Amino acid sequence: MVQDKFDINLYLKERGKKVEEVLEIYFPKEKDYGERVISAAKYSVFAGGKRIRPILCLAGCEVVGGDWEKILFFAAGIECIHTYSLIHDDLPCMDDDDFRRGKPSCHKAFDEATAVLAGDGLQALAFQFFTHPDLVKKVNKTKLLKAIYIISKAIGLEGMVGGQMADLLMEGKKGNARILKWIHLNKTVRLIEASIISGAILGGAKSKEIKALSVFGKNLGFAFQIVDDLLDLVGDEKKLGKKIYSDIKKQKLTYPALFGIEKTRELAEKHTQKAISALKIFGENAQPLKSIAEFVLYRVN
Ligand code: GRG
Repeated sequence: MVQDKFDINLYLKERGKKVEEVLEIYFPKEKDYGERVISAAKYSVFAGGKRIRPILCLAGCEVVGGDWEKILFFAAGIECIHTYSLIHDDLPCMDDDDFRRGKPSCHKAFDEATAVLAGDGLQALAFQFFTHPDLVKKVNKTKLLKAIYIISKAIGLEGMVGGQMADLLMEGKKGNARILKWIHLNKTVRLIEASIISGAILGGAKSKEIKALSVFGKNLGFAFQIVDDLLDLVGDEKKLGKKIYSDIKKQKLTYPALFGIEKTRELAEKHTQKAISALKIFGENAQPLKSIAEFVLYRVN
């Protein structure tokens, strides 16, 4: 029997919708004196992101034979963390971006103080999702604690926050490939890798599978960030939902700034190939992750 071609766009749409359903149903209701900050957090979460990180978490669970529908709360929490990071990243004291996901950034639609609080609230909400009673009753508690530890480490001082700090400190300075790699590893790659690994752990992955997925996640994360750097130069503002040339204006240390566009594209392709090679041990089950890696390389937003 000839197998139908795997439809990555349909897959992303359907999995993204499942995550959004959980977010919609369980998002705190806008009421009482906290209404404004809940509205701001909701505004950014439902502004139309690709939901790549939560989908990767579900795919990490699926590829090791786990039941991805059981961990939708965990995936929803990951999207809350990602959205918090985008809200804070857009603030005037950080990257100062007026548009995100095709809409005014949170601090533009509301105000700076509200955006800071909305980001803080989303980070806490993530942990509410990670420890939600409806998730806790469905998964192994030791595995759940391990998954939460991995995500916490990836987003904190030794991960995303540290990477963001270094990224800001390097603005306008002459960097090199080693510093750039460190920034991207911490700012972007660690959360992407942790999203996949946490899903795999919750799905019952063996240590050999976690090792392979870690190689996949790191390479996918670098490809993702390198393509992000390229899109800032050659992307379409309408499709991206934000202004281009923002890295140049802020004199950011990026791959194209160091290596030029052509070499940067080659690097993204190399990382994608390495990511896909790491999936060999999963055989046909790897199709969704393989297609996500290709989607990331050719993405336009
Ligand atoms: C504020 C602690 C803190 C960290 C910020 C996420 C981040 C770190 C910075 C965002 C700047 C940036 C453009 C990073 C490149 C990678 C990235 C996170 C892109 C945006 O992610 P997508 O493309 O966005 O998955 P959507 O909107 O689709 O969810």
